[in-house]
Amino acid sequence: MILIKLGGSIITNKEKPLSPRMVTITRIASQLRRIKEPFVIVHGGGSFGHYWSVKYDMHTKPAKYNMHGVSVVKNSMVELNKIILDILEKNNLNPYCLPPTDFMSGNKPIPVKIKEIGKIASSGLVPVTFGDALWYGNKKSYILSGDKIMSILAKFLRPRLSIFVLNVDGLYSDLKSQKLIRQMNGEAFSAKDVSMDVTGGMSRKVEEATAISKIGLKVFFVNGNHPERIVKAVQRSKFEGTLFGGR
Ligand code: IP8
Repeated sequence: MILIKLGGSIITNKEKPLSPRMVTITRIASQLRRIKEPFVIVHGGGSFGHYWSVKYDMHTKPAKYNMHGVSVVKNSMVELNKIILDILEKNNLNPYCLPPTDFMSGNKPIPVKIKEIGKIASSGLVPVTFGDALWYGNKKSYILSGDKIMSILAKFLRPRLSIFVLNVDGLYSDLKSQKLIRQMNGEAFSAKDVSMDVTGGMSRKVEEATAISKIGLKVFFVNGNHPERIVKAVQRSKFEGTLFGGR
């Protein structure tokens, strides 16, 4: 089983509110069709969910946020999710939409529901979930990032490989020279991120990737503008990106 996170910066144009990158999503979908083992897709918010989360000052910490904001953020994620589902379906994948409310209660995962996601993936469907605005309880809500969902799913499903699809080649040791780190082996990394968003941008990804690799699972960061690299990593033929936890 493979877990794949399509980052908000690759599936949307982050410079422009509410703008999906249709051609890029289609190119990724047509490559994903070549994967011959069960996989699960998680996607981020990009210029949909993040745009509205900033407007309504919503964050990952449970708090009493503006209820209209919760509604607007969630609706925008449903809209982006529908775009992704339609493209996956047109590319002959069998997407099966699972909003995080299907496997989360407040901010706690529901293990039996998550294990079911593995069974759904093994049956020929492609479960698709996404970062979202979630009800927490007691008039509180929070933003659950797709990156966090990756580590939650990894813990229960123990995927062979967890892939974060980005708009850059991987993790750079230094942003100026764009020197790519090909292998991360548990060393501390301080991401001085240029493009922070409400869920923490690249530093959140590194944090969740590190958490996944610490439980003995492989994680790979790859550039979605070269979607064939996703397939090569799945086929173990070449890892063109950043690999966490052993080659
Ligand atoms: O883009 C957050 O998901 P992410 C989605 O994976 C929202 O951080 C609702 C902002």
